Formats: sequence, C-alpha cells, structure tokens
Amino acid sequence: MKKTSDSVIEKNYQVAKETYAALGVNTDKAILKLSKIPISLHCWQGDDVGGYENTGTGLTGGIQATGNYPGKARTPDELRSDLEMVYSLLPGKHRLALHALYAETGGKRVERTDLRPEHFNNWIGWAKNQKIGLDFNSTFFSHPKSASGFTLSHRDAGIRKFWIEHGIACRRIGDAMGRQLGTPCVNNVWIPDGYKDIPIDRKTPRELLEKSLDAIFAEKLDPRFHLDSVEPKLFGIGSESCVIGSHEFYLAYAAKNKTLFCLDAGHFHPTEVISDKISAVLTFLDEILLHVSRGVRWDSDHVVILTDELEAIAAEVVRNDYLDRVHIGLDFFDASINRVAAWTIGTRCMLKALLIALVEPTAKLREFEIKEDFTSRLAMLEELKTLPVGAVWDYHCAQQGVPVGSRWLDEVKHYEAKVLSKR
Ligand code: RNT
Ligand code: ZN
Repeated sequence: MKKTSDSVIEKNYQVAKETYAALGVNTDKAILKLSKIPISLHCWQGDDVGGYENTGTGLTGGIQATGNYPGKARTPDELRSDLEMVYSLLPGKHRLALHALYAETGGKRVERTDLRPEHFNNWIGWAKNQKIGLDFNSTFFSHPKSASGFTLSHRDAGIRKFWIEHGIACRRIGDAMGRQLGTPCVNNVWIPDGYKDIPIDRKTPRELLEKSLDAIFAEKLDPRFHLDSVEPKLFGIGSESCVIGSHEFYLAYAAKNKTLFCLDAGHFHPTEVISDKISAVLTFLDEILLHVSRGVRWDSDHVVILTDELEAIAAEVVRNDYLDRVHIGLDFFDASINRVAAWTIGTRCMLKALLIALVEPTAKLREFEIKEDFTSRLAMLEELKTLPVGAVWDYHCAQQGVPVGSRWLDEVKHYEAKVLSKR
C-alpha cells in the first residue's frame, strides 16, 4: 500500500486546522497538550501476566489471558526490548506500570514478603535511561498462599500477615521508584478475594480486609514520590457471588483514608460505564487511577480500541480539566495477537481518544446545554464525529517523529520477523 507523503500530511493538517478554527478550536494547542499526557503502559501485556518469579502456580486470581501467539517475552530483558519498540511507536512520553512478580532476583527465590527496591534496580535504571516514570502493583495472585482465593481477607491470621508484609514491602519499592525517578509512583492494590458461591458471612472478610489495608498503609509516605490506590471489582472467575473488595467497600475506604481509587473499565455490570463514574468520585476524592480496558461480554481484558466508551472516558477527563487528578493506566492482556502490536493499538487508541476530546468545541456544547437546547447539543456532537481529526493525529505523529497511520505496523512486523519469531 502506498503511504501518505509528508507534504500530504502537512496539507491535510492545514485543512483540518482551518476546519477546527472555524469552531473556535486551536489544533496546535490541542496537540501540544496531548504531547504532555503520560499513559501508564502495563508491563503484563508483554507476557500474558506471567512474570518471572515461577511459583509454579501459573496465572491465578480469576483473571485470564487466552491465546498462544508466538514471541512472548521470556525474560525481563526481552520485555524491556519489546517495550522500547512500543514506546518508539507512540507520540509523547509515557510510563510503565510494573507488578511485583516482575522482580529480578538473580535466579534466587525471594519470597514476596522479602522483595526490596534492589530487586527492581534493573527496571529503575532502565526507566531512568528511557526517561519514563514507573508505577507499581503488589501481586496478590499466582502464589501458593493465594490458592484458597483469599489473601488480605483470609480468616487465617498467618496468611493475612504474609500478604500484609508483601503490601508493605511493595510500598517501599514504589517509594524508592518515585524518589529515584522524581515522579510519584502510583502503587495499586488489587486482591482476588471472593466466593464462588453465596456466602453466609460477607461482613467478617470485609472487616478483615479493612484491618489488613490499614496495616499496609500505616507507614506515611511522601505523596511527592508515592501514591496508594485501591481497585475494586464486581466478580472474577471463581469469585462470582461475592468479591470482598467491592466498589462500595473501596470507594468508602478511599474516601475515608484519602487513597486513590482505581476505576477499571471491565469491573462493572456490562451496561455500566466508568466514564459516568469519573466526575462522581472526583467530587469527593483528590485523585484516581484508571485501568482502561475493554470487556467483551465479561471482564475479558480485550485490547483497547476506539470505542464510544473510550471516547467518553477521555472526554470526561479533558472537559472537566481532570488531567492532573486522573492517572491514566491501561489494563488488558491479549495473547492471541502480536503482543507488541496489542500494546501499540491500545495506547495509540487511548491517545487518539484524548485528541478527539482536546479538539472538541466544549464551550459551545456547554452553552447549548445551559440553554437547554438539547437539539443543537445532539446535532453538534454528531457532526463532530466526522471532522478530520485523523489529519490532526497524523500530523501530531509526524511532528513527534513516530510512524504515521499504519506505518507503525510495518515496524512491528519487521521486529516480529527479526526478534519475536526467534524466541
Ligand atoms: C484484575 C484487575 C487487575 C489486574 C492486574 C494484572 O481484574 O483488573 O488490575 O488486571 O493487576
Ligand atoms: Zn485492573
């Protein structure tokens, strides 16, 4: 296929710029703003949430990566190489979210309670070189001590203690990351705890979970380097009837304890959307974390694409001026396609959705709404959908020195032939 030439990209941009200017939108400003929004890429798309710890349990916790596309990253070095490829295809500077099971322990078995910042030295050094920030997640799954499906809310005090110590160790790691990289590390807690079938007692495990979280968060950490976040969900595989860390539980916990709250797009009833929840929770909370994902019929963690909901999420963040209060992270894992492409598609779509929001004539739409002219509001929203935002996106990519249009795919195919297929 013939590729768009630079002069066409430039010409198309000038037309688009005039089109948007007629609506009072400055596209130069929009792309400048977009270039400063970091997306936190999730390391676990690169190896199907496997990690390099080898506890022998495989992936547990009621989440699942399906597919066996060749080329998955078998070592942290391979994962970093794949990530460098992805970052080279994205306009802007982004971040990386790690999970505790991506520690590098030099071949020694280090228990999760004993993980220390030094086990992430390679990651931190690499992040410094790449000039990217790191976020973190403690790992409460894929471990013999989570085999019962319970961790921080387990009735056994010994098991709870183990996971509390893991949580504490991870906060120190996150704090070290934040200090060394000079940007706050968002440290997210998600636990799988829950019952497959109808429990008699939902109260005791929730009370235990509160106590465990309090113990983990007891040590005060400087928010300039470290931010705590808690992530609820509706159900998992094997926890269909009751999840201990449910929405109400964590929303109340976050409000009371001033932690961040994580909204994962796949963690609600299928007709519920997180776009509608952002302003609701930010009326009361200072900051939130997003796990942008795409559930297909269930919390399936499909690759993020440019859906109406993705556009709505971006629009909520941009229209309400929440960019400083919303940490945008991704959370999907597809093992059925090229994993580097999966990351690239999802992140580029997230950025495109933000761009669409940034070139929206929001003031005009707001005016219609205030005047109760809902006819004009609807009409304009629909007209906006076919404006030439693609030309603005292409120009932005060209300006940032990253592939325009589907050219990125050629690079991924080349990388696949040269690197991934040899694994
Ligand atoms: C699980 C949560 C959680 C995980 C990652 C791997 O349903 O979404 O965020 O996907 O921690
Ligand atoms: Zn998530």
